[in-house]
Parts: sequence; structure tokens; C-alpha cells
Amino acid sequence: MIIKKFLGKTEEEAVAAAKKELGEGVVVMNVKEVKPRGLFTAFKPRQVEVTVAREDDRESLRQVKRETQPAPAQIPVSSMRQEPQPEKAPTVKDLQSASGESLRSQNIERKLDSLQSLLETQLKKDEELAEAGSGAKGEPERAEKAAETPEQPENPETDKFLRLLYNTMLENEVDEKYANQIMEDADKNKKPNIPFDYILANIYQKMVLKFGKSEGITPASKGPKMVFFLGPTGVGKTTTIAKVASSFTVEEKKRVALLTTDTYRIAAAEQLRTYANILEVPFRVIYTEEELQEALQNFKEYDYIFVDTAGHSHQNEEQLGKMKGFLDAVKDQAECQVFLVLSVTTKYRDLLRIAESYKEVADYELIFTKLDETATWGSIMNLKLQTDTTIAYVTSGQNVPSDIERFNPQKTVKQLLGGKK
Ligand SMILES: Nc1nc2c(ncn2[C@@H]2O[C@H](COP(=O)(O)OP(=O)(O)OP(=O)(O)O)[C@@H](O)[C@H]2O)c(=O)[nH]1
Ligand SMILES: [Mg+2]
Repeated sequence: MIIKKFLGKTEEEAVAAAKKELGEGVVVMNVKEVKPRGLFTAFKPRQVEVTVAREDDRESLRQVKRETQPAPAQIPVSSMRQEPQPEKAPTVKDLQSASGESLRSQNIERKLDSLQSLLETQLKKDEELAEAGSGAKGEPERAEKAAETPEQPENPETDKFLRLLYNTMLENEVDEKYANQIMEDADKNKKPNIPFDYILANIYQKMVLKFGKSEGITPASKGPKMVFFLGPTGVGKTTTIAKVASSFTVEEKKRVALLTTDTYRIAAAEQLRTYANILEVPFRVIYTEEELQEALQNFKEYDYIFVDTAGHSHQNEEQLGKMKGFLDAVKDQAECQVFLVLSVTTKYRDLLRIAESYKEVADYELIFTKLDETATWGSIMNLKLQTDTTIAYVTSGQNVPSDIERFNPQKTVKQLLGGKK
């Protein structure tokens, strides 16, 4: 797929420029107003930037090929990457007519933006039906209706739309295995002439559901909650603790203490000590399990005790063992929560290995950092589906405390399907 940005005084002008360069088959992915830069900006006109996508010629070729073949019952997902058949060479005209008017005018991002209200309306309707006592009957009735519907010819535009979503997911590095599963699912529910909005809403809804919910850091029912942050070197554990500690002390007025078991680097302890000084909360460096138990006693009136740990390779079994020792030393004396901090910039295969190794240490939830450093968030979805672990927070910048938020599946799924970040 080719993705490119074009500027114009209006959206139409920018789209016309895109079509001139890339042909009629472009799909608008995003439209945004760009503020003028530099001196005397008040006198400069605003511009509109459109991001457009176009399947590359190989892809278009396959599409034309498929559309000229007798209509199959469904597009098998495995055929999305099928090599073109040699017998029929399409002309430029064929390629242009293959990208139909309705798809061309689709704006996936706008659709994704209005999706929320569409889903809410659907949900409300379902609830009303359930309340009226007809909820239970609804499904079979709908199924019967669908069964009565006579076979209609396939709509190639729908296939094209699905393919665009599929390619967007792959470009966002969603594992092919999961992208295929999602598409197979969508393919099963495909009906002739079904509007794109419904297809998109269906895929979106299913993907969001796969992520599940997280409560984030929750208060202990009794005594302080001990919260451990584990993970490889340099992923942002200490910075994340500073962000979380700041929001709990400043915004929620909770009593927070900070501990670090990172005694490998002097600078590491100093980094957290600095944050503790700024926030005016107590801080301790912990060398042994006994010291950790002692700190728990010292801060038993507190709401939260955040524990920073040394970053190390997941292959370092000795250090993983030491970490487990610390956790085991307090797990019967305090309510604990463990977070594995991972950077979304790490290669997916490595993320999997890291996630696997830390399973030996504790049951954990995930925090993904550095979302600002990459546009491809597929690993978040892959890891979730592969390990079935809750994702609690994401961070997207170095600013303390602002660059952290509770994980928002809707936002992530929108991005994976081609919406804005
Ligand atoms: N771009 C970006 N940088 C981040 C983010 N979170 C942390 N960082 C930066 O990543 C670097 C490492 O952060 P630390 O918090 O020291 O990481 P750590 O996991 O504690 O590192 P070790 O203690 O050495 O294992 C710092 O420069 C942080 O400012 C983020 O969300 N985005
Ligand atoms: Mg650190």
C-alpha cells in the first residue's frame, strides 16, 4: 500500500492533487487542518492536509483479477496475498474502474470517529429490547430473517474495504495470524450490500472486546497496596513510577512511599530519590528482603508503596530469582500488584520471550511505554492475544506526570484500523 500526504486550500483541492499523482483509486485515510508556521502566521491562510492510501499496483492487479473471476462465495483470507494469475493482464482503465466510487469516498478515520456513537445507539437499542422482554427472541428472529434472504451477488467493494483494513493492520504490525482471525470472522458475518459502517463497527467491536478491561492500580482493602514495577533495562520503569506516584499524591492526595531495590547503579537510586524529594514523599533503598519487610512495617499507614526494581535481561535467571524473593517476602503481609513494564519499540519476538520469563516471577499486568516513539502498535494486540495478560497503562512521552494514561482499547483499536493516534 502507498500512503502519502497532500496539502491544499480545501479538502477537495488536496484530494484532487492526490488523485492527480496517485490515480483515481486513492482512499482518504485522514483529513486535518494545518496551522501555518513561521513569522506572520496570522496573515497566512490555513491549509488542509489529507493522508491518502492506495493499494500498490500488485495489489490492484490481484484485485482486478479476482473481480473478473466468477464470484466466489466468500473471499478466503488466505487468498488476500495470492499471487496474480498469469492469463489476464489488466489495463490502466481496468485498474481505475476496479476502485469503485463508494470506496474511494470512504474516510476510515471519520468512520472510526463516529463509530462510538453508532455502537452506543446499537447498545441502547439492545438494552431497550431486553427490557421490553423481547431481547431473548431477537436473535432467533434475526437469524430466521437472514436465512430467508435470497442469495445476492457479492459486492467487490466490501472485499476491497476488508482488504484495506487487513493491510492497515499488517502495516501496524498486527501479527498475520491475528489479522487473519479477525478477517475470517468478518468474512463469516459478511452479507451482500452491508454498509461499510457495519462491517467496521463489527470488526472494531470484536477487537475491543479481545482486550478486556483493566482497573489499573487499585487501593488495598486493608493496609498499604504494594506495587512492584518490573521489566528490562531502560524501558521506563522509574519514570513510570514517578508519573503514577505524582498523580496519586498530587491529584488524589494519597499517602505514597517510594522504594527501590535497584542497587546495581548509584544513579538509579538517585533518579527515584529526586522524584521523591520533589513530591515530598519518603524514599528508601532496599538491599535485602528483611529491609523490604521493615519498610512495609514503617509505611503501614500509607496508601501505596511503589517499588522500583533493577532492569535486567530476562535471560538473567539469578536476578529474576532475586526479584521473586522480594515479592515472596511480602506477599503474605500486604496486598500486592505487579506490573511488567515493556517498551512498544521492542521487537515482538523479544517481547514474547520477556513476557514468558517474567511469568516465572509473578502474575502481572502490563504497562506499555514509548508509544510516542513508534507508529506501529500491533505488538500491543499481539502480546495481549498471545499471553492473555491485562494491559493497565500506556505511556507516551518523557514528561512527568502527564505522559501516562490508563490503557484505552478503543483508542488502540482505532489506531490499528487506520484511525488517528
Ligand atoms: N519517548 C519516551 N521515553 C520514555 C518514556 N518513558 C520513559 N522514557 C525515557 O526512557 C529513558 C529510560 O527511562 P527510565 O525510567 O530510566 O527506565 P528504567 O526502566 O527505569 O531503566 P533502568 O532502571 O535502567 O532499567 C529515559 O530517558 C526516560 O525519559 C515514554 O513513554 N516515551
Ligand atoms: Mg530505573
